[in-house]
Amino acid sequence: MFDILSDKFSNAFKYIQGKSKISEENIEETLKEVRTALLEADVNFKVVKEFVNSVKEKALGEKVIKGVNPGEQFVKIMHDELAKIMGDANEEINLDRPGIVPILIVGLNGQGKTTFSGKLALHLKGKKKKDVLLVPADTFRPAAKAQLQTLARQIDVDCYDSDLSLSPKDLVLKAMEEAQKLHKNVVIIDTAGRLHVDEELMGQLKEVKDVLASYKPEVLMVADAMTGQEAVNVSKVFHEAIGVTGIVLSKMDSDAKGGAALSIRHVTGVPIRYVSMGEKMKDLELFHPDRLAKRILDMGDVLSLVEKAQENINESDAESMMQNFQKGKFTVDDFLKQMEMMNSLGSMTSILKMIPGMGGMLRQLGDLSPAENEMKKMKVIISSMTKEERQNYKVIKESRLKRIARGSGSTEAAVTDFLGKFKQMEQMMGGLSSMMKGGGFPGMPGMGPQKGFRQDPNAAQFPGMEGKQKKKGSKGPWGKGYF
Ligand SMILES: Nc1nc2c(ncn2[C@@H]2O[C@H](COP(=O)(O)OP(=O)(O)OP(=O)(O)O)[C@@H](O)[C@H]2O)c(=O)[nH]1
Ligand SMILES: [Mg+2]
Repeated sequence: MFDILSDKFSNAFKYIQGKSKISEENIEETLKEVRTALLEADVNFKVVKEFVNSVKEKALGEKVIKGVNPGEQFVKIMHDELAKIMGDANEEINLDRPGIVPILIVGLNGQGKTTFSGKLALHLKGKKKKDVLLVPADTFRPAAKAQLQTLARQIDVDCYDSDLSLSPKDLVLKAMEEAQKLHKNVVIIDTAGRLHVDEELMGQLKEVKDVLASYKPEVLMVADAMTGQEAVNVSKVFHEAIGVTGIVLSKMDSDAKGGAALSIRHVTGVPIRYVSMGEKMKDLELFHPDRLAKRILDMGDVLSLVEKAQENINESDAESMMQNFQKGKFTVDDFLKQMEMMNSLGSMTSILKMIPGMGGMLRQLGDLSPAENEMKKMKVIISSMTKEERQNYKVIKESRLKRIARGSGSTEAAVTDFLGKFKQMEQMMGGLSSMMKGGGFPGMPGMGPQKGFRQDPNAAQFPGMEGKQKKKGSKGPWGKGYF
């Protein structure tokens, strides 16, 4: 979502690249461009003014550090200031206190409250090991209850059977009694939305918050990032009327310009706690200002990538793949698992963006969806292969080829094409594996066998490295293949 801003920033930095020193004159152009970029991204004008002044002051006051060029120094200042306006470190709501913690989810109509309630429940259940009760408290729109119930079933979390004829305040009190009985740790209350800020709704929410006072409720306001400055203004009104303890930015996967993310904390004084990034239940991220600043400045976000991998990649799958890899074996099943692991981390674009310096390159590459479609087609072909074929594709001859093509709704040529690509991958994997095992590059000392790796005499080598192979022409994993 910060693509345009990232582009404009990197253009702005061009003016100081190659300069030996930052001076009032040579940062003038850069600051002007930074200012325009922020305003165009719909960042609050007061925030822009303060931001630019602060960057200027820091940049001019900065001592020249040996070995660091002014361009790099300027990016570092931009990073620190961006992180600062978004609110320093991530502060997740504190749930490690005795008693039940009620979390009231508030916001205007259609902002993503119900979706977020489900996402938060899943996050707290999984990551924080909390026992959660979801409570539908939208008494205006009966369908809202069914929507939350469906989500609750999907993520396997209890949902309270609210009596919608009660007032929200009474309904919530009853739900808390139920939560006590069930020994729940957290109660997530999904409230009604309205088209505009209206007094009746504010009064009702205030009442609900007040009856929960003894539990010290958290109040999370969900604001649609796509609405830009409107999200900022509405959050301010909500905070003044009922007191909000955190903001959730929803629909950050959309092409919102980013203005809300960059201004909301500064304008309201309320920290952004979570970012909602899609319609699926697992599309939730903690808000980390410093990481977001890095993404905006195209410095990558390796930490988030590693965390995503830890959360989503099944360890035993990764382990069995590694074992195969060390044996110099790479099967179609391994390949499928690899694709699934990639998918579980998000779209190709979103993964690549987290790698430092890839943002700019991605923008040059343009749309990656053809590559993603290609992966989808491969998956369909693999799903038509038998277990035996996935373990050893070389058994695939004419009749099997026909069957796979029919089963996957593709052509024989497409299946042959896939097998050809797979063979290339197998060769690459085999080569890598033998290098790890100590084959090493010929003539390179110090790259001999490593401790802990089993030496396999039949290990595959890179083509042209036969000298290391036990017997010339012996069957490596890609030995005399089918093709
Ligand atoms: N792309 C995207 N869509 C979202 C996100 N969060 C919610 N939505 C979609 O936005 C629409 C509204 O979401 P809800 O969760 O029903 O919003 P709500 O605030 O509960 O709406 P009301 O209860 O009617 O006030 C749904 O179609 C959701 O699928 C998000 O992070 N990204
Ligand atoms: Mg709702």
